[in-house]
Amino acid sequence: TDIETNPQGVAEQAAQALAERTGVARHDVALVLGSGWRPAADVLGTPEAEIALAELPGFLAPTVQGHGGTVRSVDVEGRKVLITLGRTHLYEGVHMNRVVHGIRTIAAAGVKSVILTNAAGCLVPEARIGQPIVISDHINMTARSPLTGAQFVDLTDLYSPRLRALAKEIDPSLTEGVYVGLPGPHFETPAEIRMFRSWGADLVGMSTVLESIAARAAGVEVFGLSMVTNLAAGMSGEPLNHLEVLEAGQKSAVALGGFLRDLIARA
Ligand code: 6GU
Repeated sequence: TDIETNPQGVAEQAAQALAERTGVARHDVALVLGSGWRPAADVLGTPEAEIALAELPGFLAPTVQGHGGTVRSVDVEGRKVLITLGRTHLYEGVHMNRVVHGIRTIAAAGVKSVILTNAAGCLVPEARIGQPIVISDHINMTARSPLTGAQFVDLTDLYSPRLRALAKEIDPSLTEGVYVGLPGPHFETPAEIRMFRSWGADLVGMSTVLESIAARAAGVEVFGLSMVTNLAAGMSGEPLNHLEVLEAGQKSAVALGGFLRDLIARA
């Protein structure tokens, strides 16, 4: 079965392999950890199984530094959780179906809710580095869709109002923002950032939007959480670099692990 012609078939194969390798027939929740979020995975508990993504049908070995490449099965307060460390991005030059294969796989594994995390640049000058911001909505600037054919999917309330309310209950200090998803791999220009700000955007990044759309199409509820790793271009007077993005993530990822545990337990 080929992922370009039969993505659903390959996702079902991957889900079956996951069930066999983890010994868990159905998982409840999935957590996709973005750049620098790895420390949060360790806070969530010792994996009952950890599998290299490259060993599952349809997945590729990761190419970018800091992007893990494994999937863990973890029991979080009685809930069976799949934690993916490392995702495939559009800028790797791969087929769209590869970018959302993880989402299609978790959907086929029975998952009802997915938590998508990422490292993002921030358009809010007052934001602090390491701050978590709950995604309230997105602007898809990749000019792409993971869907093909007559799938006229409604994206209203794509980022679950139920899970956002729960997040706010767990941590009332959390703020929300609109995430702009770009193809990358370059960062934006200061002029682009000023334009996105005028559009009502708060965060910029290179992931999440296509996965959210694929999750909605598959009937999986979405929660999005960005970690601010830097101010966007033209806002701090300093150049942007990927290592800085990763380092900023490590520190607050540990602290955010506790929040994710509570959210998963009650999701
Ligand atoms: Cl400033 N832009 C994009 N596209 N992605 C980012 C980022 C900026 N900072 C972290 N990830």
